[in-house]
Amino acid sequence: MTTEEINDYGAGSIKVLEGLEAVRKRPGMYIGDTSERGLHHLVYEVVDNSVDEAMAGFCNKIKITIHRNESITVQDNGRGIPTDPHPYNGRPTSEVVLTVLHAGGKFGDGAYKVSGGLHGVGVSVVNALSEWLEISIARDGIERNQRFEFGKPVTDLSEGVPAKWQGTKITYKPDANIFENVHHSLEILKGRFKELAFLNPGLNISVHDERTNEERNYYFEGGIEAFVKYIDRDRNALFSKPVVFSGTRDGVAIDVGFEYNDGYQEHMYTYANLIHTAEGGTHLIGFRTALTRAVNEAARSNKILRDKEDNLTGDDLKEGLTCVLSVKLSEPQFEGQTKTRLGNSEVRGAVDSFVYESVIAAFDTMPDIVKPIVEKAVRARHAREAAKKARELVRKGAMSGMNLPGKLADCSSRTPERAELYIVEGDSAGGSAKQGRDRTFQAILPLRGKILNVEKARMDKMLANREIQTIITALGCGIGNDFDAGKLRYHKIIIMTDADVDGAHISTLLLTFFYRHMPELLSQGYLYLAQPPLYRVQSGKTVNYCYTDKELRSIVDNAADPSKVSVQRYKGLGEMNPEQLWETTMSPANRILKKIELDDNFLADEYFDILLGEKVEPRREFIIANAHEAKNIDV
Ligand code: 28F
Repeated sequence: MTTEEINDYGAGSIKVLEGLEAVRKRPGMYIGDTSERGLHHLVYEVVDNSVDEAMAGFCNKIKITIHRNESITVQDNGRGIPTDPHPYNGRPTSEVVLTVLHAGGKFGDGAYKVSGGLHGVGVSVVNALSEWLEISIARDGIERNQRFEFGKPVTDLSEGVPAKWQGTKITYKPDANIFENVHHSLEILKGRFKELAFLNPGLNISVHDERTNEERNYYFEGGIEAFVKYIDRDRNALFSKPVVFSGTRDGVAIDVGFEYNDGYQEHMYTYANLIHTAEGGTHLIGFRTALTRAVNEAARSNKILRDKEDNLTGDDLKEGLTCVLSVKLSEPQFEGQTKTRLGNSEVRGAVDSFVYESVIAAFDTMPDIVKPIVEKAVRARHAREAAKKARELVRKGAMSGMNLPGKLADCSSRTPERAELYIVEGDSAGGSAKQGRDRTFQAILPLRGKILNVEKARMDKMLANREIQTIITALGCGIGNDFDAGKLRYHKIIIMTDADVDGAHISTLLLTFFYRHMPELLSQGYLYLAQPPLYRVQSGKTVNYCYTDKELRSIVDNAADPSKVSVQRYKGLGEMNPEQLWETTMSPANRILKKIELDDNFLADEYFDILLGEKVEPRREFIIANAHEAKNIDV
């Protein structure tokens, strides 16, 4: 930018230009990072503006299109961004919104923006990080357009023509020089749109992926009640329908839905201004306190809890609870490592008093639900006491050192950063792995018995399972509240199973166990799936291993004489001799490890729920689809 340009624009706009330059210079400061996450953040930023318009009551349709060139269109049927001259610099308000950093908050009326405390950086940031952006506004029967490049207007807002529609439409192309990769993931976007549709009953959000022609439409009249039912769709609820209530207390809008099911896990989804608060916060604390107090009171007045029995605790009430809690407030404070914990202290009391009163009222109108809740919580308390004893036994076992499980073939390295543990399905594969491994840093733990479905089992029962005990002892890091990553003996934990449906099932059970009881292994990136080859292909003296069907085809097709190629399909690890197993699956030089990463709680829970819920059919289909997916890994 030259001095002349600055002068041309006048003093007021110097700040404008600096603003968007700053965004291009340090995009991370505004959207977190320039990875896949940051790229999707742009979409959310634009969609959030439409959602705000919907929450203000003027829009009920949002349409998102992913184009083949990875540009994105978002269109809503709201009032259209105002286009009248803005007092800031006399330019159309829509242009100010797109070119002035934080124009949304600073220039609009403060109460307008409700969503996007985390996003909420304003659509000017999207503009700044786009090669080009085009906006169409159809307002008061007139449509106008304007185009921007790298955040700067390259046309004026057009004069306007009669409009056949109403609302705002923005199309932008993310700047490929800013983002590491400009490929949008429909899976990631769908998750967020579905969540937004649940949290905004009556809002229709559709997405069309022109790259694959896939279309999805999300619309839930029932809102949070539908959300709770959806989360529990494969579980058996103890109520005929979720308890739901909505209201405002001390300026905080509160929406809650919950029910109990016959499972043992808690499924808690909390939101502040539509942001998923994965780390919880003051709204969650307020909810738990209120629920605990209300249940204890109802339990005593209904004589379900006897006078000499202790009060139920918040932990006792977690088992089988499925809950969605959404709050909206004007100045949310987000704290914590991932800025997903609500910090506003005033929210705690507001949620507490509102939830307490509402739950007491719900118990009055639905007295039938009190007993099942209390009975379940009392059983949870007993199980928790039993689990504590079992955990102490496990801990004592681990403390006494030396007694590592007999089945473990440990490695000689005592450096966790270097040491690897292979958890192997079956004794015969375990035997090959023991012979084939590099014993200096690779330990082998063969599993034979049945692994418990921890999704369906209680902690005490789970800790009594031999295979689970063996794993806990081998890892050395304890479990649950006693978990200590510092004591972990291996920083690579590799699950190695056959590439078939049984293998996929076993690895899923193991992953679920780690996810539920040692989640740090996943967040730290210590957990991997081994990828054994599917085929051994020999032509003449050359041997190739193929990990995908595609690879197999290309090798066979490219062979000098395809008819002389011999293909062996591996049905299990056991069919490989120790040398082959080492060469294909264990040697750091050749092996493919799939790192298990969980960055989104919502999707993560979904994944395990599909796999381990009560209904068998969806699970079977998913495992098969998933086993297939594992074959199609990128090599
Ligand atoms: C594709 C993305 O951005 N939709 C939007 C509106 C409507 C209004 C508005 C937006 C005024 C000055 C803050 C209209 N009429 N979709 C969108 N629809 N912004 S963004 O106003 C913005 C405020 O700055 C709107 C009356 N009031 C508000």
